[in-house]
Amino acid sequence: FLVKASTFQFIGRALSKIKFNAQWEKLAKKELCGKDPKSLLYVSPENITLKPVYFEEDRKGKKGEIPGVFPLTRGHYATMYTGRKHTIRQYSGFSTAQESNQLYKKNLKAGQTGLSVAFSLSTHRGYDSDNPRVAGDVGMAGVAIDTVEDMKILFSGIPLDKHSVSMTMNGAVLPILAFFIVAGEEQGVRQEELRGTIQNDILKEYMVRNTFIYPPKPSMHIISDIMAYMSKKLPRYNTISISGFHIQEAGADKSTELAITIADGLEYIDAAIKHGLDIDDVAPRLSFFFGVGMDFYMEIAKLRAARRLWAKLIQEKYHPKKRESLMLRTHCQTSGWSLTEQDPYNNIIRTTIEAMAAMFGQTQSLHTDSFDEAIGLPTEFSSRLARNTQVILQEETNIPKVIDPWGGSYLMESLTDQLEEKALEFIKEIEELGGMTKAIASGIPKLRIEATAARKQARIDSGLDTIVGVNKFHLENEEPIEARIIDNTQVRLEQIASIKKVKQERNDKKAMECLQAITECAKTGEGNLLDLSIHAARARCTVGEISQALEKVYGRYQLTHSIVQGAYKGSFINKEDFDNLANQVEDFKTKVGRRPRILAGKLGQDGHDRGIKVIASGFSDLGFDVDVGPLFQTPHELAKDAVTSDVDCIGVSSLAAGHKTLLPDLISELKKMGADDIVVICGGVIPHKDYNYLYEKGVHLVFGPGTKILKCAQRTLNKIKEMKKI
Ligand code: 2CP
Repeated sequence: FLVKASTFQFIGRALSKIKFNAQWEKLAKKELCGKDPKSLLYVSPENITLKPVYFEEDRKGKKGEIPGVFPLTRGHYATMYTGRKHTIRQYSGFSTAQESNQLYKKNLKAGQTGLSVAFSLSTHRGYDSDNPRVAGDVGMAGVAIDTVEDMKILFSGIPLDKHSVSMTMNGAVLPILAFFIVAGEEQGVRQEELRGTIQNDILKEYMVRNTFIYPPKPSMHIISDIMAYMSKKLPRYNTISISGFHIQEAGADKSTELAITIADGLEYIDAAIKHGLDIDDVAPRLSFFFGVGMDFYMEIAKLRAARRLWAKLIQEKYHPKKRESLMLRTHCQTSGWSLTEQDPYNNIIRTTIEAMAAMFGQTQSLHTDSFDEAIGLPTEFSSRLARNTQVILQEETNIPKVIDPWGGSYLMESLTDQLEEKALEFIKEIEELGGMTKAIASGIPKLRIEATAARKQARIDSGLDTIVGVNKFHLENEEPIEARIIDNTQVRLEQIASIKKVKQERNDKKAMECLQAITECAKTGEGNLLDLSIHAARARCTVGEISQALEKVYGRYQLTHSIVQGAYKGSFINKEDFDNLANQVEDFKTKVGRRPRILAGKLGQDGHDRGIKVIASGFSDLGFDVDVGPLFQTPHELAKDAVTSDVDCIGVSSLAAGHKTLLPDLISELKKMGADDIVVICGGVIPHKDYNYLYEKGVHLVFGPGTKILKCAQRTLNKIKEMKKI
């Protein structure tokens, strides 16, 4: 049911229930020359029907609510952001700690009010920069931090008692938090003075973001140790940023994003309580993180419903004494997925609209995307525009002068109620499965997200949902735009030199003792892992060493993939083009004796797998034989798997800027194995100016974001036939 049901099966049922105000319906019918006003309805991906007009009866007699009063729908403070401003917190960081430090100082001078660190994928996955597995990743999509010395440089001249710092870290959370605490200490800042947030939301990593290191059970133990330590020693630091953002980016609709995020939050509380903590030690320092996309009303309603749902569920389940335990405080980020490579200046408009929705929804803190993020890493220019989007909304529009300005709107209140109801249904399903950790093990949430992503792609490919510049008003000629270039090899060399220096200067015996203590604690559960990691950070142990000390006991987690089938095909409106290509695939099978076989792969530490999963679902529905390889492969490993499985084509998705290093390495590995007849295609965030470079290195086809799956599949099939001389 979850994977095979098509969007259209639901629509008929939904429409028959809709009722209008009789007086309005009569007038509308006249204006529409007799056509049924139900033709104006829109059924959203959440299966919520947006009506052309709302009336008092849509609220079903419910009373208005007050900001600061339970269930906090309109905001958890009485005054919200009328007397103060929300935090402008731009997620950034790249290359080395020195370069990122310069960037942070500039940003703070130019109107940014909170810091948010993007770490290198190598750091996320607990590898030092000198590890050959991460050759293509170091410093690319974030700053590489190997030791406490790097962390000190990152915040040099930025007093950590004055600035709140958010750090997006999940896998290598222990060494990174420990480095931060020690960097503060060596600046003269006491632990209790540190303010900020660590993402530390491991549950969603197993469903979508994939920067986990260890399996779920020990990861939950790590989180509980962090909450236990921080509730005592860092009372102003938020211990988790429970993230719906990535769930939305991976393709979930808003009610699914809401439900999974809240269910994750409940699971963390249960883990902390099992660990001996009290609800009021933990809940006030949990924070949230939502994505805000282009469905304007729905996004505002989602933030309102989130506050209400959380307050009600916490009250009902845990009866806290502190009011703060009921407050869902959230950061928001405009949708990265909604950014298009085509006609990219349109992204400035998209981000502005999304930022407005986040502010109307009363976000505490906000990141606005740069318009060029679908092309490459943001430049200084695009980052300035992104930041100023918020500055202008705060300073010039009067929008923040009113709390929850949509409160009381029949439409908004009705949408809030419906989203709350839908999310609650899924939360109950998750509870029936035994909670989020068990639900994740069942694979249901992940499949649900992937099915929605495939359906959404079909809605776009068949023109039901519009993306300007992509499936409507497409430009004939696109002007290329500049993207930031990072010399990955240089960054890596600098990091290797600095690791070497730290290791030469430290007391090795002391460092090894600290690492041994971590391994022992992981084995026995005695002691606190964050406390021990802080000792190791002071002794100048590296990210890789601390991660390895835990890996010895916990192992490294391997994700198994499944492909959603039928969701793409089932949501495709005009089947003619689809069937035509499916017939060509059948024809191939008749001639060759087997279906065209594709291995969809991810190279390096880039764990974003929405693209590869949607492609896998679409190709598979078309009749291709598709395998999705494991995440985080080296070029050698992917080439070997391709040869062993005797595939016709390897499809690589690259979203973290490693393509110029990793794809040429893949081609040369295939050559070494005598398999250069395998077609290599790639897609993702790849700047146009890199296309020729990749073609010269032997890549056969490069697809930009927004390419229809049918077009991509057609060209791939043609290329395979050309190579096979069919
Ligand atoms: C705020 N405060 C108030 C009021 N409003 N006090 C009285 N009356 C009010 N009306 C107080 C708060 O209690 C708080 O004090 C202080 O003012 C500032 O709080 P805030 O408004 O809550 O803002 P904040 O400090 O910026 O915190 C916001 C969040 C925090 C959401 C709680 O968790 C946060 O900053 N998260 C950011 C997460 C992030 O950057 N993630 C990056 C994702 P106290 O401090 O004393 O309580 S990027 C991810 C990428 C894309 C990836 O993952 O791949």
